[in-house]
Amino acid sequence: MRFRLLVSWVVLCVAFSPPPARAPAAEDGSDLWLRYRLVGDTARLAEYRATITQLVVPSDAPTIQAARAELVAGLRGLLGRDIPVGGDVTRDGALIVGTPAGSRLVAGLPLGDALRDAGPEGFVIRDMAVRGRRATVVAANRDVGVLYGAFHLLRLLQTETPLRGLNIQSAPRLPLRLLDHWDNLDGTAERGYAGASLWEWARLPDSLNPRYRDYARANASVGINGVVPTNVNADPRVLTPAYLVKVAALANVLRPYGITVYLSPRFSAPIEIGNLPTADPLDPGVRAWWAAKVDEIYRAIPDFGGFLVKANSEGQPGPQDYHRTHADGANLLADALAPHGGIVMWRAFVYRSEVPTDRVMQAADEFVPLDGAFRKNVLLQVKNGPLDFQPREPFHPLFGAMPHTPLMMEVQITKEYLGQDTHLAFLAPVWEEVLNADTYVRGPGTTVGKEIHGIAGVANVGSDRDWCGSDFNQANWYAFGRLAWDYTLPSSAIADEWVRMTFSNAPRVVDRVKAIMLASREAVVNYMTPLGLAHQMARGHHYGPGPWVTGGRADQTSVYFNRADSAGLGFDRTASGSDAVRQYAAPLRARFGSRDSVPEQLLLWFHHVGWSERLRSGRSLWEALLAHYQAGVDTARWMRRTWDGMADLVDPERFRRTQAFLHIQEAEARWWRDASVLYWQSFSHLPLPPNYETPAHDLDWYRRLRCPPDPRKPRCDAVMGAP
Ligand code: BDP
Repeated sequence: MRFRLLVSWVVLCVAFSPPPARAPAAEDGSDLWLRYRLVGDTARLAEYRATITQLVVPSDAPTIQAARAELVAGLRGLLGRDIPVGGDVTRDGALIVGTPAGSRLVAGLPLGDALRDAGPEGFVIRDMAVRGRRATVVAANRDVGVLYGAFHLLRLLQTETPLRGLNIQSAPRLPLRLLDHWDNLDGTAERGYAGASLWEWARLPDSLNPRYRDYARANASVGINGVVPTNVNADPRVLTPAYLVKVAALANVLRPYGITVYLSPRFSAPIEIGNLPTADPLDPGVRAWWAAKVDEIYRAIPDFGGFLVKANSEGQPGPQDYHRTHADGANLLADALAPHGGIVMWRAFVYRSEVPTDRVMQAADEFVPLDGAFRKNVLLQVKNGPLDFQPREPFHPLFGAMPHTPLMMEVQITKEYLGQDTHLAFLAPVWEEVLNADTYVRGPGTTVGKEIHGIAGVANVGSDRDWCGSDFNQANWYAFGRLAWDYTLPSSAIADEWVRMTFSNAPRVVDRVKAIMLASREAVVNYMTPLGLAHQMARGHHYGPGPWVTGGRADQTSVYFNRADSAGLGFDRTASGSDAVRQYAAPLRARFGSRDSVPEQLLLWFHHVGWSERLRSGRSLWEALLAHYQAGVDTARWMRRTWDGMADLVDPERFRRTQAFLHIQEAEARWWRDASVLYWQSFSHLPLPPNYETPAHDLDWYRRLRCPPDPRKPRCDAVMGAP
């Protein structure tokens, strides 16, 4: 009896006790990094409340209104009180926001060179005296700069940065910062792992989902200034009048946030929707059709940005269907767009199985001879690496190789090859590595970042409540924008900001979550494709391991890229092999081409190495391989354990979601390790060391796994039961 009383007492206590004081409230992730929760540090909160007491926004332009709305909402949340808007600067604490053209008050401020140097999109933030009162000023030359400055100021508050003495001038290093959606008109998203497409084509233009505006806010908060809403594997219908009104409605929502809309046309559209007999770029009828089509687009969307084109790639139509060059194709569209100020982003992602050359060399071989042949308003859009968004690749040899053609870099924010929605992989280090890579084309220090005019990220945004399929995938959207604005930002600084804005400023959270994020990419490289291996994912969906994939189109198979045989592993791209090294500048050609100097992390990308050969580290290839796979598993396990220990630091909903995904990641890291190691062992015939974690199954078991045909997320659920 006494025992039962005790039990009921305990049950009552548990049922009615308030949640632990420190456990934050549940969150569904829909606010992204724009959560605007009350500043946690009380001293900092008091400082902010004293520093910002009034908001002075002397213009009604739509973009300035967007900035004002964001500041009002953001300050209300962060400071826990409403900040009055308007009025004269009569007391300390005015936050003055505007451009010299839109505000006499701002025009009269002594901002000098700082504002001029901020350029068309940059901004200045200053702690300064205005009319004898202490004020904070967010000023820019154009309204969009004010909006970016407003978001920057909010970021300072979100990250609990002191405002006293602020003197910031910031301007984007790259003029073009785009998200490319691979979304189809039927509502699916190619390589999308965050639900359906964000765009509700059937309901547009009459119904505008409120999420479009939140999407625009999120983009503007990191300075993304362009959007291609539809897939590069294009549907010509997006150019028809019925769709152009829908695109125009979207453009209207995005415009106040400084976002320009572009479209991805299908090269054969003149045939499919224009009823012409040909799409030959030199045919006068075709040229007239595009000119008229572009005029029509600009009538619907006066600030339309231009076209993104995938042509003669993976089955898409293009100029080569008519024995014309890529330049002929790009120039056709460029000529139609030029009178309106539009641009063409022509993709360099081309390879053909009929061409015997190494797949990773084909784009440079195809495009370098065309340098100088493109119109001025054409940019060549080049993937970060020469293969296809792998966990690690060397930088694409086209960077720096076409001095007369402006290049853009394309990266993939959606993690097609890095565990899609479930695996935690922070991608800033992938992009940082490429942007900082030295091309040597004009001597040392010619980094990829300096060689590009813009950057496009394949979006990871969909209809899921958390937008990106997982809480941590949001960090990649954020990081993309931040690096697009300033490609010199280190990954660790970006992670720091994001964690503070998305989770908490508490050091126990910031330090651990950052550590997980910064370790994650190398973990994925290690358990999926260590030492320069690439494209070892299963066929089609690219989710799990498939180093044995063969058959069909050779240059899309794993065996094409791993070249495993009884002698060793890796693709010989030296002069004795495919000679892909010849596409890099001389110092790199030598560095990559020699076993003595190739970075170990790219070893098997450039060299075929004997299983027992000694690497510079002193280990044999076999030993090094095993160690890398194990390190990947160990890191995934450490990430999961670290997170497990954070239950009282993160709100329960996001804690559990992430915890579940980290369990999946750890199990699948073992799946990757075991399947890969067993497959390599079938060539090397070398033993696993006695202390190595024994694979749960034999090779055949892994080879026989079949993923259910789920177009959204093919998964091998059987594996989850594996120890
Ligand atoms: C590959 C994707 C494929 C895309 C292609 C591209 O697997 O879905 O269509 O790239 O970039 O990564 O065009």
